[in-house]
Amino acid sequence: MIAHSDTSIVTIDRFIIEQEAKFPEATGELSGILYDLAVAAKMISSKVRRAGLIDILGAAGSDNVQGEHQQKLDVIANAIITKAMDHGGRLCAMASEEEEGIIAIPPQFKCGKYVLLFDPLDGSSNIDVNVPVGTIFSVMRRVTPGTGHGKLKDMLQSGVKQVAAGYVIYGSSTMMVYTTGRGAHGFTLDPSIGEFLLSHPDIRTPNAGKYLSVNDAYERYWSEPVRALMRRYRGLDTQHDPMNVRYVGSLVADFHRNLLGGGIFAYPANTKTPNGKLRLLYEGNPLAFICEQAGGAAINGRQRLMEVVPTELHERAPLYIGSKNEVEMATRMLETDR
Ligand code: AHM
Ligand code: MG
Repeated sequence: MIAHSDTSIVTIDRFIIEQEAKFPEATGELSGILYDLAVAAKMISSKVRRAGLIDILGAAGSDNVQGEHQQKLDVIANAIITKAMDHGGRLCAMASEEEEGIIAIPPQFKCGKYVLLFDPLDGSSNIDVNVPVGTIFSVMRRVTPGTGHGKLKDMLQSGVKQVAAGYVIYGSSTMMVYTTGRGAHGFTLDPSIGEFLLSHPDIRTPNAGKYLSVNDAYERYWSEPVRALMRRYRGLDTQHDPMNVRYVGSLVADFHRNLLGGGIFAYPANTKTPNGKLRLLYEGNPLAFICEQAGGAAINGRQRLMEVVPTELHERAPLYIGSKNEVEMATRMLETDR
């Protein structure tokens, strides 16, 4: 007899539905958001896969051979997510690293009880050299009363208030990793059928790190405790084994490798950029949520990152994220930096 169904293949849709079924009080709205994000991720992935062809088909900002105006991929990714998410009736507002203010839900659509914050295509400058890029997202429940449009207050919540977060990496394969607070789960896109399939259930990050990811070019702008910490990670204190240094310069790629292999990614404060470079709401918090769910940790050098109360939409925060032992080391060694 031919077996027609292979129950070991779990699509992202099935996984989301099965997770939701565990919670009788769930309304399905959050599931709908995740489902729509997975669709947007597939659309962005297909654009990213064609990125190298832009030179042939027409450079960004120019008209291509069909006379269509070419846009930069980060602009395209921003539009894809906005359009995929604005009409489901589940969100009351969005915010993107690419846009200055809140993205309102168009008046013809219903507003819901969640807000979505996202970085549509992080590390997009890497596209020209064929290096992986990523999308990062964070979902929170609105705090303002009513059913109308969301406000800034709904966005300016600390990371512990996230109800879901995740990222998509457009690497040698496309993967989506997300959490709703019950573990971090990874799905790999099978391009032949256009489905994300469960490939990394319940990701656990090693407690001890193998990789150090930091841009050493800023060393002269770091404080002395940060320099000492990095020397310690690199074994230059001669009492510890060195970690391997790996820095792609594309946050999602660096984070993803370290999540699976163990290690720490650091973007410390420096005298030129006192809050580092990375954005708390679009980059730091969502990755911190994933990392903690996988057994890791994330701090800003002073406190748990997800407890920082934001005051601005595009606020930056120093970031130390990864394996527990390495983040604990940072907490200890940066004590004198406060
Ligand atoms: P972007 O949001 O402008 O794309 O910049 C974010 C990127 C991250 O992906 C990466 O970790 C970081 O910038 C690298 O910065 P630097 O070149 O200063 O090391
Ligand atoms: Mg970014």
